[in-house]
Amino acid sequence: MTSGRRFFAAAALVAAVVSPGVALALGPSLPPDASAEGWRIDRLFSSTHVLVALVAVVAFGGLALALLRYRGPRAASYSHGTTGRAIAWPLAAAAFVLLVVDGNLFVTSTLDLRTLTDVRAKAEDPDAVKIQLTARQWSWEARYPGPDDTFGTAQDVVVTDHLRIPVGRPVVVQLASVDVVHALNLPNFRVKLQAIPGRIGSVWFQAEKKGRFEIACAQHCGTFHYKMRGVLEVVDDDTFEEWLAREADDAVRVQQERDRADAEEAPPRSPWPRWEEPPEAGAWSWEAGLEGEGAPLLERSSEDRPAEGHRDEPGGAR
Ligand SMILES: [Cu+2]
Repeated sequence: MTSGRRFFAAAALVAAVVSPGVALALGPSLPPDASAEGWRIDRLFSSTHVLVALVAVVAFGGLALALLRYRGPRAASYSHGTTGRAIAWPLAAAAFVLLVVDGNLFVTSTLDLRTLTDVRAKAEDPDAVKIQLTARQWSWEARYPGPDDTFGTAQDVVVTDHLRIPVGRPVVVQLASVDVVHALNLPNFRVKLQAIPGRIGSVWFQAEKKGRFEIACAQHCGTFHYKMRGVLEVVDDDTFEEWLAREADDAVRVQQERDRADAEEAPPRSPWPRWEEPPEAGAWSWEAGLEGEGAPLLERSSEDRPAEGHRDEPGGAR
């Protein structure tokens, strides 16, 4: 056996045994799953891993076997691929990859997607926490409805880059971008969804473990893409409700203070009645005093309006 053949045989053996072994031992390189449905994604990764490792063992094992068996003067017999056997083997290998490896991916993911994309049913769950999430260069802004459970009121709670959710309750996220394409990535919850300007995306997940987890942007979105990170804090239900109520109270108070400041900043109301022509032509004065500040402006009835035409005759009609 020449040194070249020996090298290739060793390389094939390593590829056949060592690399699938290492890959299977390490498993998918994802952070620990903290969600209720993340196991579906992990199952897809693991089963694909095992099947692809099996293909690698067969392919590289066959290569190593051929190199070892036909070493020395014994020449390997070969055909031009025209015999039935020569056609059947590649067809069987292709069918295995297509039906078993790809088929498993297709069937499992199609069934899983029914659960993972059933956002509407989850949103109808009275326990669901709804969040409107806005991605922008380079932060995450989350809006929760307050205790009134209605978006767009003074009770809305808005936070940036630090979200809180309760453990054990479904969370339904609607996602939008106000500038470029971003992607919400919650690695511990196996959630990844693109935020596309002009569209609203939706996704749901449920935390099963308490703790602080990473929010990342999975789409290169500009200079400070790498800084577009946030914290997703999973807390128990009571802590979440207390936090939400406190934040909603703060939001209402801030809104009231803003309204008051706006009112104070507004120009003082004029004590004058609105501009009106004299009630009769040539009148020097008429009954209508200045009103106190804040009092309603003096309204004059249409009968009090001056006769038509006096403005057309300046200086006349006295
Ligand atoms: Cu981004």
